[in-house]
Amino acid sequence: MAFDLKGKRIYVAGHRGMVGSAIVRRLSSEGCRILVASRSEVDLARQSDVEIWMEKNRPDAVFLAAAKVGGIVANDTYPADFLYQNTMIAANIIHSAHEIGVEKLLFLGSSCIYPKFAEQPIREECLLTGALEPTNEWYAVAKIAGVKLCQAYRRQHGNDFISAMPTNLYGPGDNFDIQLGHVMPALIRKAHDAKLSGAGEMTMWGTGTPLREFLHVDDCADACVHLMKVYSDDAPVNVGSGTEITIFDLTQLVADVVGFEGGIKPDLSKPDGSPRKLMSSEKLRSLGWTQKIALREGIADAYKSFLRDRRLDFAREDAAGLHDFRDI
Ligand code: GFB
Repeated sequence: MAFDLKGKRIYVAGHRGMVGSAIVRRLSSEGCRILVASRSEVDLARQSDVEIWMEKNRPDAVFLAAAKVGGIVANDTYPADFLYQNTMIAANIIHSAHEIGVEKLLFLGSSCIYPKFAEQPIREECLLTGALEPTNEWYAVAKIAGVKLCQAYRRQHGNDFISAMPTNLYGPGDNFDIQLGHVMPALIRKAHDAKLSGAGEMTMWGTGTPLREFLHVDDCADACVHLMKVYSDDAPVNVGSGTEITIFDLTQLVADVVGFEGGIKPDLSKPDGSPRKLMSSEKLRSLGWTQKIALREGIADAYKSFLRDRRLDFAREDAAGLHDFRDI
């Protein structure tokens, strides 16, 4: 039976992140009351903070989009942060949701929960059938714990907790930090900077041969809301676009959208990570969902949001007297 969001109190955990903010945008047309908690109000890694907030606000449903995320180098450099924070956030929110009788919860995982050499396209049944990709196994273990918590509370207590596994996401609100961000925002920023400085080339990490699947975050948010309404089972559901691209071709595409006409220089000191990570989203499609945003159009939208955020940053810095000219 469909879960109706209308009139419900819906908590979006992680509302300031790229995925959480997209879910908030998407929910605005659902006639529900959206609940959010600021970081100063609730540290989601602290059990007592979460318990007190949940008890006081008593949401009917929860989108668990809060997480510490980052690109391949961030994952590899801060294993303790990625494992500890993501495990605590998942355990605290899922347990509290059970305690206060939340009707439905959707946990967001990641495609990196699947084995490094999983058969492609990767089906949901592949979970825990092989070793993980070492660069992000810490994050993956925490996300697997989240999936298992949803399954365990469903099995032991009958809670309607489900989980969705998005592929590599991008879009407005992404982290455009070159060192810590994922490939898409990093390439957008590098192409933009290279265009502005008139550089002859931009850097691409690794060999450029790995294949990745990308989905715009607004499509992901739409899929999550759809699953919240129609899905109720213990198996996770993959959320992907079904198409993949090599990192080299992606770099060229980003350069083209941004308008950088120079060359691409591989930095072989950086890891490639998984050779391929295409998920099967057959199950999601059989539940009646399809994506709307094509890759090129999505990259243009992400670039637009990057420029908008930069203008805001520069306006703030201008106001503080830090710039003599605008260079974005
Ligand atoms: O997006 P990304 O950092 O993470 O990197 P993963 C994807 C691929 O892009 C890797 C290459 O092969 C990188 O070497 N790449 C090329 C770059 N240039 C760049 C660049 O400038 N920046 C970055 N970051 N990469 C992530 C996990 O794995 O997948 C997360 O780290 C999460 O935990 C996410 O699970 C879905 O796709 O390899």
